[in-house]
Amino acid sequence: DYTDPHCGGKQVIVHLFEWKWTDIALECERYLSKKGYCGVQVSPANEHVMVTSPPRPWWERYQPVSYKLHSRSGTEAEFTDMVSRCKAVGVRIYVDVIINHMAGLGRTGTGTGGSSFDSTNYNFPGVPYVREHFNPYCKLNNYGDPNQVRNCYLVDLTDLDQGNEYVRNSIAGFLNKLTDLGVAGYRLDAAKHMWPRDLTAIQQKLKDLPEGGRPFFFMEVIDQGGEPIKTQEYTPNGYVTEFRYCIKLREGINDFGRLGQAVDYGWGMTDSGHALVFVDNHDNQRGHGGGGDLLTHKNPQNYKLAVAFMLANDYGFTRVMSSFSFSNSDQGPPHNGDFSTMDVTINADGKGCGNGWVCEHRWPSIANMVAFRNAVAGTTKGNYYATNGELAFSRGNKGFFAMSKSGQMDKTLQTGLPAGQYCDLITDCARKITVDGSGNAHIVLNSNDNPVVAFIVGGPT
Ligand code: ARE
Ligand code: CA
Repeated sequence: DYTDPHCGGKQVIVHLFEWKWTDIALECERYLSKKGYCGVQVSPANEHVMVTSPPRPWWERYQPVSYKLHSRSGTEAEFTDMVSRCKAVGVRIYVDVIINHMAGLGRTGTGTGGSSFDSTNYNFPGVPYVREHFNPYCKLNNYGDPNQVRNCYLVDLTDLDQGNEYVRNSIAGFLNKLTDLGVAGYRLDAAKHMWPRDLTAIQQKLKDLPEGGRPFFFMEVIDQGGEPIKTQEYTPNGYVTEFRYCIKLREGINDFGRLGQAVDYGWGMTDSGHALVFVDNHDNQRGHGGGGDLLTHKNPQNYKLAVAFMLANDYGFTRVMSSFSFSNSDQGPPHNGDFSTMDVTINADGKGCGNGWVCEHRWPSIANMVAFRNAVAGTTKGNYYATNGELAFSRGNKGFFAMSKSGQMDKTLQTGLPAGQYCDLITDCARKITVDGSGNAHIVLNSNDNPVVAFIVGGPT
């Protein structure tokens, strides 16, 4: 079973896209542990190409050169330090691993860790891999053909043959090294481009975590309903990304009346126990990976509502995106003159970051919903109330959530909670809510900044 994230029952991970290992270690200690985040999806940790045209795009990290832990985010020593410091405060690291392919055809040179490589001749001495470890070249141009999707070259990336025993062992060796360092799980990049049976064979070669249990797996499989490859082919291997939820959430924020149907099993959506869910990811927020009409940090008001709803709802295992700001879709992370990644600075109020880092995971309507989701885990929705601009529901008898598109609400609603005084988690108690003897509460929202209210039994009072 590959579905346990190993974080003591916590429910939310954050993707700190392109952050340096030194900054992630600090963020675990000073913030994520205190807010109840389960863990961090980190950018690829292994050696990758350095693309010069366009200058050092974010996507160079998706072209591996070797499995040496030396990337744009830092050295092996820095990575190791991050993993153990985060783990020490109860925050786990999940590594984005690229095992479908190596660098793109035609690329040659030296990687971030100093290894030479020559994709034209299928030579990656840093692993080592040679020609026999790759599938013969064919172009992937028909997603309607599952054989092509698995065996041909995704955007000309040299496609490894995971049916080959040496390749399986090399990949397993890479993952086992990460496991030894204290990593709790993996995002499998381009999982759709690998056969489920090969992933199973690789998983069977993996060690248990040092503290016991199988590593957590979530696989990137883009299934928007229109192709033969379904997320369900991969659920025996762990969680699977559910991209349809991005679309449903965006539609639902336009009209809250539709959020009740945000989980659409008729459309083939993944069961809740295997769906890795998010409002946007590092690809679709910039038009890669299928793109689509989605909400991102560039539309902050609606974005806050979408992420807050996702965290309040009872579907899937949730991932919060934490971005850098960008104006073109190739642009890499904020960098210094030599292209080294800039430090993340934290704003004085703690609710955002500087140096070009957006830090959505610190926005109060997002960050403070983490405690809500953790507290109500295992319960279902009740007392559901929705108009096109207002929405509220309880989670079992443990918590109550409401949000308003305009930021304004003035309604008495049944909360399903025991009588008492409750604190709003979003505003750190600046708003208080009284539940009367029959479970009703007067819910008042009057702030565009915090268009959400959430409170829990046993929370701060
Ligand atoms: C770059 C250049 C290419 C060049 C290549 C090789 O852009 O022009 O040919 O390098 O030199 C990321 C970027 C790519 C980039 C790549 C390598 O997005 O632009 O290519 O890094 O540097 C499909 C896959 C899905 C994949 C998306 C992007 O199914 O797995 O494409 N997503 C992951 C990552 C990406 C990453 C890769 C995989 C590669 O999250 O960040 O690519 O490691 C439909 C289908 C989808 C398909 C989608 C887009 O929606 O259903 O399956 O997604 O179209 O084609
Ligand atoms: Ca493949």
